[in-house]
Amino acid sequence: MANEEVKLYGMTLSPFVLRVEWALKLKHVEYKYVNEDLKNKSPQLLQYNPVHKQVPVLVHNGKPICESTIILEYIDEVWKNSCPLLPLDPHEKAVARFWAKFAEEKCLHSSFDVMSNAGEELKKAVEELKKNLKTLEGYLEGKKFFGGDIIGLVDIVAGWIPCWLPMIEELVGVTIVNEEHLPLIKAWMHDVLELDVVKETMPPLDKTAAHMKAIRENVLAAKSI
Ligand SMILES: N[C@@H](CCC(=O)N[C@@H](CS)C(=O)NCC(=O)O)C(=O)O
Repeated sequence: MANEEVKLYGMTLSPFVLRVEWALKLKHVEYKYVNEDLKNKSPQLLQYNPVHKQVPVLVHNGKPICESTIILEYIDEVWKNSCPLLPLDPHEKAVARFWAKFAEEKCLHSSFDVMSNAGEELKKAVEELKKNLKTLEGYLEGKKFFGGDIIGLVDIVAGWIPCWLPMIEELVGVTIVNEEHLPLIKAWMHDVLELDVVKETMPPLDKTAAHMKAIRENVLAAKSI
């Protein structure tokens, strides 16, 4: 499309921002990345996302769109011609949306519980996350990616699993994904990490691990007050 202006307000270590970058790159959309300091948010970010005041925000020809999963669907609708993120068939599309929501609300949220607990509570959170990943794994059966032969909405929404989960495992000292219990998820994680779009955008591992360690320490400290 001619005369497009696409800006992404983001932060390098955010898995939610990374999703949007993957979608834009898969669709070959040129965009300007505006890095936000989340401790000192810009007036533009507060203006564009006054409700949550969070990144990512996509600004397309001056109009803001907030919430990463909504942004992904917006990108898919506007830049229809290459690399569809959702199937065309209405039922398959509804099913993909269902699993994207499951990956977000069940798997990602239980990974936050793993990050923010210790002792018995950590054990429970790990079991809950394993159970949710096992359920998600059912949607991978017979496919390389959740989207089929190429990545789609569910792969992108669940993209924190290959990129962030190994760091969470190391941080809390527990293995969550292994070949015995989650063989399809394990193989999928490997395949996602091999994608060019993922390699190109992967944030520095040492900074990400330090960021996650700081988040965990803050949450645990706040709980013990
Ligand atoms: N549900 C939101 C989550 C976005 C989010 O949590 N962004 C974080 C960065 S990872 C943020 O902007 N945090 C700043 C804040 O909450 O003040 C989405 O999917 O876009």
